[in-house]
Amino acid sequence: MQQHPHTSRRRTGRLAGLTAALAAVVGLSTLTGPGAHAADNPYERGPAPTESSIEALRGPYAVSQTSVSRLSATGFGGGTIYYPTTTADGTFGAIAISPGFTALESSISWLGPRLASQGFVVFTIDTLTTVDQPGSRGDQLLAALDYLTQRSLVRSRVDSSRLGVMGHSMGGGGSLEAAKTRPSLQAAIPLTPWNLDKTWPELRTPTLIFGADGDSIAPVASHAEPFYNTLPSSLDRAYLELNNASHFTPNTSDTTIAKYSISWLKRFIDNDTRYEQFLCPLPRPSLTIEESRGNCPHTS
Ligand code: 9J3
Ligand code: ZN
Repeated sequence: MQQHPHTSRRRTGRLAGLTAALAAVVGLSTLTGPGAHAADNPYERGPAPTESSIEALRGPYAVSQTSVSRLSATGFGGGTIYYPTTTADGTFGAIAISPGFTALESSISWLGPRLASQGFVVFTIDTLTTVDQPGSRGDQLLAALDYLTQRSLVRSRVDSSRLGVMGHSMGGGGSLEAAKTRPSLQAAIPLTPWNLDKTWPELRTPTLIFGADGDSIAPVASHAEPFYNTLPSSLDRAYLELNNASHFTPNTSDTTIAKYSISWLKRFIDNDTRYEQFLCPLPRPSLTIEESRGNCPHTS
């Protein structure tokens, strides 16, 4: 797909000068418009979002991919890096995503192009063994991010200060572990997470947890809900319980997971407040959302 041209970030030179002059003349430091917005936030990427743009199967960026062999990886099992093809938009924030117990990268691979096409570098990984526990999966997510920013072919495209983690089930439990270990992470999104550790007061990373109402493997009452409830109340945090969903709902393309994940990653990895409208007020219960919890408005 062709990338949508930026109306804002390239409006430089004479037009930007004119805009600034106009702002000065009318005395409006808050004059908004495409140029003013981007200047306020150097991490903003892509056009202004709409409900349909965050629900789409693909976002505005054309996506390329490169595989990382298991043998070339240290501390994780290799994987696939999905990234915006363009080099005209500067660096991008990045995320690593872990599969769950007994599962392969293929079980979460739909998220690669779906999220990368919105303007992120996305590393879907295999774990060292398919039976690794959440603590190990957390370490592996961090090893994958280190590989991505330090050694990968696309390292120059990644902003190493704007990183996040996601994962399914024990990989979701691993994303909590990774955020606990590395508080500099900017976003965590556990998907129907599983962990024996039920308490996460140590986290400082904005965290969006997805539960599934019909999950009998990681029941929300003993996994996703206590994980959410024990995050600091001062943290930017949210809990979305998918309606009519199972433990394995995150393993196939899902628009509810995609739209709120994109919004959370944009809001907290890119500091892009254009996406706040999709997160606050919290989505109301619907055919797709059983229940939602969270702090609004966000504080970071
Ligand atoms: O990654 C997962 O699907 C965790 C759920 C599980 O099978 O736990 C049993 C030990
Ligand atoms: Zn704990």
